[in-house]
Amino acid sequence: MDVSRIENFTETGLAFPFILYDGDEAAGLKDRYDAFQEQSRASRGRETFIKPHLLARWVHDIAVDPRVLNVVEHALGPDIMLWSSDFFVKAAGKGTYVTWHQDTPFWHLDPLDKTVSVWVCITPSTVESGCMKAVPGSQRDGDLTSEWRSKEGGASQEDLLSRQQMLSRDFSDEDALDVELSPGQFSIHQGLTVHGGQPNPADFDRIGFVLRYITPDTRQLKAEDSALLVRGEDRFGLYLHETPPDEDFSPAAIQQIDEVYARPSGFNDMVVK
Ligand SMILES: O=C(O)CCC(=O)C(=O)O
Repeated sequence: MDVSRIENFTETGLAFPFILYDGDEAAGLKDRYDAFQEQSRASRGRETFIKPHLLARWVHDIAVDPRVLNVVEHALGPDIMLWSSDFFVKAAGKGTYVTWHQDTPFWHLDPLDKTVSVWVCITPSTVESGCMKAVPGSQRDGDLTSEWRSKEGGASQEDLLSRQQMLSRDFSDEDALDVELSPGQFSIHQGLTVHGGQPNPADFDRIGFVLRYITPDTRQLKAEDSALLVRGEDRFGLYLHETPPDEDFSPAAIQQIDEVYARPSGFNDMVVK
């Protein structure tokens, strides 16, 4: 399966690599991330992992960049909302990993296949630093959940996911592609594409910025939710509309995100590290 072309996405459920930034812009991403977390500690008293695009302009700019949205439009069509986003950190030498899973069964979204995740690389993501691995074509098998396992119920404490999705089929590294990316590059996978990843034995934290896009007719079944319209129109009115940050960590931006964290797409302001 040729995953280098977004035109094959219906078949592959996975495509990479695409270039968002190169040169100085790509090389500067890690410094911007560090400055973001420093400002977050100063303004909010803690680091921020969920929906950082609602707090800083440069993060929001990634979410609406045409180089990203043109790829997403191939998968979702012309009307696109950003439902959530997260900085996904696999800390150096900590032994944490990600078990095989599909994204949308975690999120109470219906249908499960009109969501995509775009994974933007901030620090080098290679086999040596525990890059994401994904199984092309696995999205065509639908929801593979056989059971959920909580941390209290035996899921590994080293798994970076909040709970474990037990799958009705076994997957191994041989089934998967290594989604190796350099800073400034990105991949896209469908909400049902099986993916995971090994620990990061490198001497630096492997950091990605992951954007979760949906179509406006995708329902949230759990509770009232909000999202940011990033392209086209919302003709369904299923979500409260969020607004981009006016300035980095402004009082209005912080107030909005505190409200958003109580909703399903806010994941209770959780730490993804
Ligand atoms: O960052 C990773 O290695 C895994 C990310 C992931 O599971 C996701 O974005 O859904």
